[in-house]
Amino acid sequence: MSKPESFETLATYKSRSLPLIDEAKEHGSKVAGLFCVYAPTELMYAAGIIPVGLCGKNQTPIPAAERDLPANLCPLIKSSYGYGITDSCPFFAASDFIVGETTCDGKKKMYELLNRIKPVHLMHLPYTQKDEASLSFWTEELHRLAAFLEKKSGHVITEEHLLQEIHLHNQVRKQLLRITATGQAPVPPLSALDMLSVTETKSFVVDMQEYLGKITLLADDLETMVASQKPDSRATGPRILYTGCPTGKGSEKVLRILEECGALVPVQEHCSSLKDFTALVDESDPDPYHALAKRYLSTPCSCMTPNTGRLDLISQLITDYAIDGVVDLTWQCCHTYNVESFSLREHVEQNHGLPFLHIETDYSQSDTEQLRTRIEAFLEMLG
Ligand code: BJ8
Repeated sequence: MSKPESFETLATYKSRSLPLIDEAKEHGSKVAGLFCVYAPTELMYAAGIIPVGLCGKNQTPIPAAERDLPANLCPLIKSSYGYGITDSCPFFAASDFIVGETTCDGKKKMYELLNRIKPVHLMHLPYTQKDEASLSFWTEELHRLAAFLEKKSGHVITEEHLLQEIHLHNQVRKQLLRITATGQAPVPPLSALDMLSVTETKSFVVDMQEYLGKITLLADDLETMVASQKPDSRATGPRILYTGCPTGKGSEKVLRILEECGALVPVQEHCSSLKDFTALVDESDPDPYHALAKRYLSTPCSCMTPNTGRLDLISQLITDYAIDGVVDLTWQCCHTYNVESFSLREHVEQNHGLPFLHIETDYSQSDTEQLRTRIEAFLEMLG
């Protein structure tokens, strides 16, 4: 199936955003570097600050990071830190400061060290989504961030501008959901790796309105492709739901092997994909800070306890995407996703009667053939 031009435009979006960021900086804009989807980007745009996702999905800087960090640490943390100390991530270099969150232990301690290289504003994230006290604490943290951003940018965040950003971000989320929903078709129009290259673009947006136009065009094109499929067409290969730790270009090893072994991966549940845009901000809430806090706190990350939202989301995706089996990826030494895999397996096997494969690996290629063997056996079992 040939890909539409609107796809090609997005596939190169990240590299094209860099000169735009530099240009904006020349005109006085500040840039915030981010590592996590708990960061409320609406506040940054409303303060005239450009948020960018920082590198952390590649093995290359890990040996350098291991000079300072323990080797038995999650590769995502080591890679993120390694890019910082080797000054090899152009988005890190472009950032004036970093906004971090107290998610997992490794990440929050890594921010202490990163702070020596670049200022870090650390948001204190509650560990539960279930009580009012946590929500009001997190709402206060959003106010604290807003004050920090205003000071950095010299712009006051007006309610009017913030409401505009909330609306625009919701529009973007809806279009990204339209794009991912085309995976529900019997023949998904994009492969998992292509879908990843589209969903990753959301972290490199300078002009959100222009970005909205581009993703809306792609959503239209993909829906047209799906509508033109013959009614009896069906792609071969078991339909796999891929979930777990964040995966991106550079750390897509397991996704790639799945597709090479003949699986279809019509949907991915992680932070470079659907987990980041599945929930909208309530635009009818009279307090935009409360609405933002509620939405971001609801992110179903394993750092939360309990994290029942992830189980609910997985159930929904299994139904919507006609899933035959679930593959759960944990980066080595990520304790929260690793432990949560037990409850997720139980949920998938008992409530959905589906096979479940848990994979624990790192960014290196040393276990590729071993993983291939396990994945082939899993897919064979699915028939
Ligand atoms: S909202 S998933 S982006 S914290 S994989 S560094 S948890 S040890 S990345 Fe994440 Fe935000 Fe959650 Fe998403 Fe720690 Fe685990 Fe490593 Fe992780």
